Amino acid sequence: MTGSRIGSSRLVRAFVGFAAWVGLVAASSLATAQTLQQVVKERGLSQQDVLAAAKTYVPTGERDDYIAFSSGGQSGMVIVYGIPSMRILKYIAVFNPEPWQGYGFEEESKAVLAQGRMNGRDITWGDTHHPAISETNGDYDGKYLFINDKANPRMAVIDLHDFETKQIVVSPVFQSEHGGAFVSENTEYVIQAAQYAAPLGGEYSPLERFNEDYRGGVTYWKFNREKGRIEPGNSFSLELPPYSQDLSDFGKLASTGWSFTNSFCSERYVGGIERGRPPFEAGCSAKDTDYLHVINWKKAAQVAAAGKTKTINGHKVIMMDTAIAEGILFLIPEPKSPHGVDVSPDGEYIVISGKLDSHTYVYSWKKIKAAIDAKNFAGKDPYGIPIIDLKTVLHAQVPLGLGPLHTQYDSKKGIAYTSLYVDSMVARWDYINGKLLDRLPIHYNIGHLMTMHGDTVKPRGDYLVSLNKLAIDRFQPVGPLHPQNHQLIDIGSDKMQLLYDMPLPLGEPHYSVAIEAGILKPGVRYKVGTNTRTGEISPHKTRAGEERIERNGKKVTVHGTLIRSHITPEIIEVDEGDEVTIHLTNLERAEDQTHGFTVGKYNVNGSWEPGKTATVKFTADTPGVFPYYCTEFCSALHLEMQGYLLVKPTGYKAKVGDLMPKEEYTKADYEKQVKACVDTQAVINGVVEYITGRDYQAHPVAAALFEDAAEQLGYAEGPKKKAEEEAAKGNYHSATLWAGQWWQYQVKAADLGLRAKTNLEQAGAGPAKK
Ligand code: K7E
Ligand code: CUA
Repeated sequence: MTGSRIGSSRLVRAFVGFAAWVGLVAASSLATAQTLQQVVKERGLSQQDVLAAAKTYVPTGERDDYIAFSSGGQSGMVIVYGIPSMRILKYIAVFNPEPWQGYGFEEESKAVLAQGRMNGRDITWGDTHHPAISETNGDYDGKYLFINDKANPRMAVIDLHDFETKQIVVSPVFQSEHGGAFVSENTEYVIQAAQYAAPLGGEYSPLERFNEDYRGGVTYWKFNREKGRIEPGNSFSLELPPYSQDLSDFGKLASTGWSFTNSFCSERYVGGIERGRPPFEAGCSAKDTDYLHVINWKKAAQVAAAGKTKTINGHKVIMMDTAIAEGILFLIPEPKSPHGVDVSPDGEYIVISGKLDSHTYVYSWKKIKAAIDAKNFAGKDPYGIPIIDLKTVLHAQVPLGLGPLHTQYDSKKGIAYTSLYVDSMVARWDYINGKLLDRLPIHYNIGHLMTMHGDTVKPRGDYLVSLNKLAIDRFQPVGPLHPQNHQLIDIGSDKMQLLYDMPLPLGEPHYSVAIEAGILKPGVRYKVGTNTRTGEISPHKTRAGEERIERNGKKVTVHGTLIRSHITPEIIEVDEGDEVTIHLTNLERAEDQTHGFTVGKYNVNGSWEPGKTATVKFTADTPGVFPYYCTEFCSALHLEMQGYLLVKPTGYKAKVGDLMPKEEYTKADYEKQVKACVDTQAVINGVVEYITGRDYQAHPVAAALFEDAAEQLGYAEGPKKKAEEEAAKGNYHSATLWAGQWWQYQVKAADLGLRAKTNLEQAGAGPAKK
């Protein structure tokens, strides 16, 4: 099913619903029918508002058609939300520690953040700009997400199986970066272009040697799809002139094998207002044009593989002279201070807008290729790179409005959308025939814009999101720092319609990408014992019954488990100064049964999704009593999911005996508890009979719940046996407590079983197959 079909079927449903309401209103004066009218009147809504609401409303329990991944700007994160509801679904921590996900608190995730260290320094934030979804044959495949860090030139890999950051790679050559992440048609490479020129590799050189020593460049990170990781050793860069390389895009279909990177400040101007020089902004926009870099990356990869490179910080760099000699690097003038460079879905056209030029330029790939093949060049730049004559490759120059920036494509051939920063508008236009079709005001100062699969070979149309730089008066004021404003626009009909304003209170998003929700196939649980950051089974995987505390000198190692509603072990006793390592495994199989773990005052915290094993470490340098607990409200007895870390002061002498409960419970208490267990078991048996009497295997959700219930019930066996043994010895106090634990497992099993039963009832499940 295509996205537009999903989208339009939802619209059809919405309209049918709306028409039914209107029909009711017309047909009678039913109290319920009046309500819609009343609400519309009371709230002062226009018909247009009601239509917008109907187009964006996703009824409770239903899901969105598309999932958007937005950069989180200076938050260092990625924001995930649904379209058309614009409901936020997740923040993915990438370059920054984030306690809710345990990221940067658990040792396994600290190791990921540590990959992003620079010059021996922890960098605990990032300026994320451009997310890219992995592609197969030029369309999103929903497997991986890449995102760049502009401030600290790095690239991160997020696995969309669990929406977790798995890898961070540091640029070995650049001092800053902007034109990434963009992927090739089959995700062979992820591109990352430098921004502000500096000596490659990070050496010092005075600004007086800007033209000689300062350089830009573009890196092609090799992605290994099987491993789901970038391979720095197989990656390479291209040395480029100090032209402030900006955004990039890969060619596709017609232009496959090529990539495009534009630039600003090809003037190579160096400011220094305090030294009496005109500022950067004046000198960097003096010329009418800058340069588009056209790179034959397939050939560049061969050149790099052949070793025709210089090694800088252990990284292969194709120097400009080699690139020129090998015929893999060309320049074309482009409109002044451009920002986006966006290749059309068929790869035939390249659209570039200059922020300071009111025309958007459409380049013809055929013409570019012909000029390259015929060596039809207008000259060379100061570094000897051939310059293609703009006139010979320009397809159209279209005046769209002021401050054009980025372009995205529609499902309809030849239709594109370009953001107009200065005009605060979205322009819809025909790039093949060079015609402006429609303009829609937005609020305010649009940067990037995004259509569904809008940078792939197969854009889906349906919706456009305008990523605005300013919100100003759109929302209730929350202090001088305003939220961002993402505006949803319907592009499904001839006239664009603004549907919804979404405040985004996290960083300043730059680019976003949106994928059909159905393509994503995230998991709901891990194999028990998984180190989620490597995907491998942890050597510290711990099953029920294997929990232990071991001491080796000053090192105390705990192997523990988490399951509703207890942490095993429940008491950890160490000596002042001990180095404590706690490996925990969440034994749950049930969907959404995450547990947290924290030890107060020790900055220890983590998040354990079903099946995950992760580790926290600390030095017990403060003696005292430190309660630990689960931070997720995971069951009715969540508050009781607790324990104690006891840190004995050096030289402490015991004052009291051991931890023996008072004898309180009697034979009568025990029998009462056992009766509760027997009654509960009868309820469970009824539920089991209902479920197994139906074809529950045909209902995956019910089947998973039932399986989980059976597992929980299995855990009841141990305490039941202990209760009976204690009772046989006449230890009714202990027997009552164990019977209580037996009952806890039954209650959890019953809870899950009843959910499975309800699920089957709602699905109208038929009788079991014989
Ligand atoms: Cu803000 Cu693509 Cu970094 Cu444009 S970028 S607006
Ligand atoms: Cu586990 Cu609360």
